[in-house]
Amino acid sequence: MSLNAESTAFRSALEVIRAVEPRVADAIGAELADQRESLKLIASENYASPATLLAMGNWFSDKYAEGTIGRRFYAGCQNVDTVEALAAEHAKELFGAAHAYVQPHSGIDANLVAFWAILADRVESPALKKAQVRQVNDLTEADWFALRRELGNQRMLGMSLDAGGHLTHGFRPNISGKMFDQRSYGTDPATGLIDYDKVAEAAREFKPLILVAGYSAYPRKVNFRIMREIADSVGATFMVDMAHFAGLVAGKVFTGDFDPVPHAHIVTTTTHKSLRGPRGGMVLCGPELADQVDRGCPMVLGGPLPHVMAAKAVALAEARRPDFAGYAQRIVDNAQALAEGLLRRGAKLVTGGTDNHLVLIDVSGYGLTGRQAEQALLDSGIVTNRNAVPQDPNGAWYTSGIRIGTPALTTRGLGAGEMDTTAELMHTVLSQTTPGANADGTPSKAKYVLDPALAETVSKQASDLLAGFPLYPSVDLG
Ligand code: DSN
Repeated sequence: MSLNAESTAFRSALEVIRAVEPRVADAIGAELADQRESLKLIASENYASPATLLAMGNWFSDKYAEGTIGRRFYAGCQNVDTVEALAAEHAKELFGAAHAYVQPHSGIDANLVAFWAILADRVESPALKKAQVRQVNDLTEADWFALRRELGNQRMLGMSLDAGGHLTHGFRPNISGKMFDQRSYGTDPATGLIDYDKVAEAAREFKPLILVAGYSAYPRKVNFRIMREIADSVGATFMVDMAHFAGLVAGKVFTGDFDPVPHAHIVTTTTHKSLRGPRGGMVLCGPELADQVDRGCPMVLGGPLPHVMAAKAVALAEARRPDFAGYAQRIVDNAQALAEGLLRRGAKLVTGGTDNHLVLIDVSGYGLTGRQAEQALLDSGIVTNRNAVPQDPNGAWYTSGIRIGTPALTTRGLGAGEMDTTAELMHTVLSQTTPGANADGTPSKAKYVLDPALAETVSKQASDLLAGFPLYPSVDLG
């Protein structure tokens, strides 16, 4: 039997790896098998194409390339220049951005680059000008300490964690919470939606240097035109972290007021979520911030990963193809079908539905914590993650929510009918799970009781559902 190119490529790669450390080859094969078998509803995950995956396994991994295209601190970067320029060009065309910086290794890194660029533009550059020097190294000791105090005391207004904001938007477990004085805007307790008047009020009171929009667990669209007006009204820089919904922007599902690129001063993203590229980050901005953004490495980033930039170029080229828009629309259609299926069966959803790729189930409606629900679903072959809901009484560890998303299952080809079946499976598990107790009889927020036979039946149903939608059908590892 003659094998197709993708099967040959992955089989050969595993054979070469197996000759050195067979356990790594086995783990790679096992990961594909696990991903093929699981009903993956993690809102931030996806399945990159074989071309994207293969672009990462090569000699670019060996190359140091600190600096920017054509201005490197190492010799011999001509081929890295080629792939970095391709990735940046595709990103600019795809998103309609003036400048794209594709070196960040992750979303956190992309945000750090953006924060530094804003601080440098708004604080460092004026301070250097005032001191009449060109660079930080030329400052006197006293001016340097004065500058450090200024840089260390800046204000950021972002979405609160329990309303769906992200740790990197000024929260203490992340460096952003130590670099910035942070204040949060939440959501309206009655509707679960962002109340723009409240954001404007907080901005007027707090006078942030940076207004951040973007989320990892808010199931609705954000009006970036209004957010920009708020930022402008207080002289703030408007930053959008579109990591979760970049694929919906790329696929032109989010346009006009809901496309962040024309409205924000600076936009950050990951490349591996709804955008379906390799794990990594990216920054988009206008010409004003471009020079500062390009200083990302070595300012806050380690050496760029040229093999990942090559894969970003491949994935961004894929996202520019006409069929990506259909994929992006199906992500949202599927999320809405999933939400409707859950609502019809009695589930409680934050905001009562979704406009994007994710759904947040308030599992207190089933008498469970997020931790209990997450584990019970996992026992039943359904992979999700627990997440806080607004004003969550169970905090960020146990939580009261389960976040689910459709980018991965949509890539696999599942549609509205399968989303309804998925809703049925989830509802069956959640409604049949009860909270467990600790050894001393007190209620536990982690333990739960679920009939193993039911979990097995649901696992089998999930696997039957997936059987009709093979993952990487072109890849046969033998
Ligand atoms: N960890 C990502 C998510 O799951 O949303 C965000 O960083």
